[in-house]
Amino acid sequence: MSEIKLIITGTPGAGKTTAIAAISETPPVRTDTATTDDLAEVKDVTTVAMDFGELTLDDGQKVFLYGTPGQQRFEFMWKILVQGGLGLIILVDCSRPDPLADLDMYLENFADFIHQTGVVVGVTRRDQSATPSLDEFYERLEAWGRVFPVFEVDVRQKDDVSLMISALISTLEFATA
Ligand SMILES: Nc1nc2c(ncn2[C@@H]2O[C@H](COP(=O)(O)OP(=O)(O)OP(=O)(O)O)[C@@H](O)[C@H]2O)c(=O)[nH]1
Ligand SMILES: [Mg+2]
Repeated sequence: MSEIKLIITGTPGAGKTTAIAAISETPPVRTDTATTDDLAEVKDVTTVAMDFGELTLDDGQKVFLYGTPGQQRFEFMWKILVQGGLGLIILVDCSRPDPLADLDMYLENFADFIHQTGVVVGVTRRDQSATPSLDEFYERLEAWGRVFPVFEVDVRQKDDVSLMISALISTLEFATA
């Protein structure tokens, strides 16, 4: 049985921890602690090291999901967590002031990893903001140089998270080999 490792990243509050909790078959591992800085105004807890969860696809393939901390000051963890990873999910919180700039920031920071792998973009908190449009996300990806699938997801809904993960896996070369 094959096993694959996927990484979920995105801004604080985009829903990485929530997505992994929604889909993991085993109790997710969390490293959330109380927020202490500006983030405390919008969030009580934040991930400081990683999230971990696992699931089994219909074909028996095991998927290990690693969530990064969102805060840039934990950037050193991003580099550790991508090792051995085969795909990246970037969650973008539409309720933030400039979601397209957030997307750019993660594309740039994970560029080395992205060059070797597949990506999907999950657009979250659509109930709080209907903008940017999906077209705007695709335009931004085009400008960056590579276009990846973009999904609107409610990370609290297992089916939404599942669809996004399936889409990512189907884009990975080995999955079709
Ligand atoms: N209203 C609304 N709330 C959402 C939605 N998706 C997630 N949330 C909430 O937003 C919060 C997301 O928090 P986390 O899952 O901790 O976010 P995170 O990306 O892990 O954040 P950090 O660990 O701080 O980087 C949770 O309280 C979710 O219930 C959504 O689509 N709409
Ligand atoms: Mg988190």
